[in-house]
Amino acid sequence: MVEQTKEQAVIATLKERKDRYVSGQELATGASVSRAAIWKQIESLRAKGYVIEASPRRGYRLVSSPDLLIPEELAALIRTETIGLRVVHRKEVDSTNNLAKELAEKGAPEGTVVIAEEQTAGRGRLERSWASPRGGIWLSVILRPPLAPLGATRFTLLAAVAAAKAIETLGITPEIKWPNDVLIEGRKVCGILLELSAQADRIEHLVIGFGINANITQRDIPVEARERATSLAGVLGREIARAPFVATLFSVFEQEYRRLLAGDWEGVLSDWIQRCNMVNKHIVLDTFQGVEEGVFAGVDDFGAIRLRQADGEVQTFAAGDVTVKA
Ligand code: BT5
Repeated sequence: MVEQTKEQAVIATLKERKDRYVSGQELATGASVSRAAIWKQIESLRAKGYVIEASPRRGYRLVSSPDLLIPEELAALIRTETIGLRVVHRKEVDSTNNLAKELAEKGAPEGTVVIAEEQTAGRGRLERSWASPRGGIWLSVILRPPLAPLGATRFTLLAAVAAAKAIETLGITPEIKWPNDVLIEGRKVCGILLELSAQADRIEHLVIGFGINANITQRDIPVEARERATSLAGVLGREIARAPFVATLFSVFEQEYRRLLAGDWEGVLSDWIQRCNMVNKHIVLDTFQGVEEGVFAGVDDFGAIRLRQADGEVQTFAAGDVTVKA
């Protein structure tokens, strides 16, 4: 559970008493600060976008909360032991993966998450650009698994399972496409960008970036990607509450991560296969060094894709873009 800051304690009490006034004294006691210091906390919360009414006799009343993925909004919802215990929030950043890598290099602990409302240079694989307007969920998680770098791709698959499971809690049935896409009705709703810092035999840290098209419209996505993209709000016909969704994502992600660390990669993979849209399908794989075709023949121990080719041979490929045929 997240240890609350004083501001978080104040906002938690105001939220509990939704629409009613809470005395300054009560807020002060709850947050373990002096009666005089409460004013400072209130001012700082207002600066973050909370609308709080103050009445000299009755105290304080929360009128509205900002739709931001700030720690004040997330703290009370988070049920994890590691993932998201520390959240670094920015209204705007070039790429949450860049900031997370910087923090990881400076020693940020496992589970630290960087979230931005907007990215000015969101990235996909191979330096492709990722549209990241306001309303989406753009976040990066720092992990420090005590593992060899060889199987790092497993974390992309693991992240896709977590994103799919979180999306399922909204009543939607997504599909996963190797290696890093979560789709709804064939259109991409979430992409994952895994970046690795390692020595020859040991991962130093992983940064796992999730780009989830939550409350955005197709018009927010550049024309060239628009037809192949979708959003949660577009599918549901209403906006989602992002903060509870992010808290759910942290929980399912932590569960999958624990499973992997406990040696149950098979379990993670089986959840992945259940949601995979390639089973028994003929696929075309652009390996970035050439195009290969064949029937999907699963994923190996390291997360690489296996293709049964026309001559019956099964070949394994570590990277690429998949197009699913019939
Ligand atoms: C990905 O790459 O799918 C990885 C996306 C990861 C984004 C997250 S956001 C938080 C973190 N910080 C970052 O800077 N990145 C991560 P890839 O499979 O290479 O797909 C990229 C392609 O998807 C682009 O070339 C476009 O065609 C398409 N695309 C761009 N923006 C999109 C969007 N918002 N929704 C769907 N498709 C998009």
